[in-house]
Amino acid sequence: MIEVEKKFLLTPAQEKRLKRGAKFLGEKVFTDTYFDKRDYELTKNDIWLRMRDKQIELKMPAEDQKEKSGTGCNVYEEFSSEETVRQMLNIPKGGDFLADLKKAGYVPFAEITTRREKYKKQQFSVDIDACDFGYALAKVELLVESAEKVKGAEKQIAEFAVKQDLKIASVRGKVIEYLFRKSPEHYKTLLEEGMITE
Ligand code: V4E
Repeated sequence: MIEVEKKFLLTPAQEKRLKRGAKFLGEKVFTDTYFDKRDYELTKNDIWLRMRDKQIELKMPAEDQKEKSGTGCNVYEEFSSEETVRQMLNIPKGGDFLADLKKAGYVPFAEITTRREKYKKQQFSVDIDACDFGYALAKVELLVESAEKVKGAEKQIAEFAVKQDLKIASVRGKVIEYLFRKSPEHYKTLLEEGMITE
């Protein structure tokens, strides 16, 4: 499945309106530790390797979706099997996965704990996240089976946002905001590489 999502910053009034009529699915708290090499080899290429609690996850732009879409939606594919991640990053099996990561030169660069409220509104999944470093944002998401369906999903999200009175703007994701606040050198590298724009 391909995840099509758009992030929004919410005013209290927008949050109230977004939650109105939405089905509350639950709340969870999780901690992400993000890894990269010291030269930022992964993140410079928009590849995000993280341990979410005890689960390894690799997030990268979906094939054929590497160009930024006109509506500012992000389209990523996610892999969460240790074996697949090992294959994709060429990490040989020596022993414990974390030890092998370290041996291959991957070091943690951010640790973020998030409290997430999950909602379903119409066909959209809505996450409202509050992070431990004082950043909060909402994500509206649709899952599609194939690349041909991405454009339609982006259009649906954009129309939903207009109806919900959400502001369509470029919003920094949690990790980018974390780097902006705490790791200016890493942030600057991603900016210079054209991976992020201001
Ligand atoms: C894809 C990405 C990053 C990895 C984190 O992804 P994100 O969707 O922000 O995190 P989260 O915790 O909500 O994931 P989920 O629980 O849905 O799996 S970090 C940066 N990016 C890409 C990115 C970018 N290129 N530019 C900007 C401004 N933001 C994010």
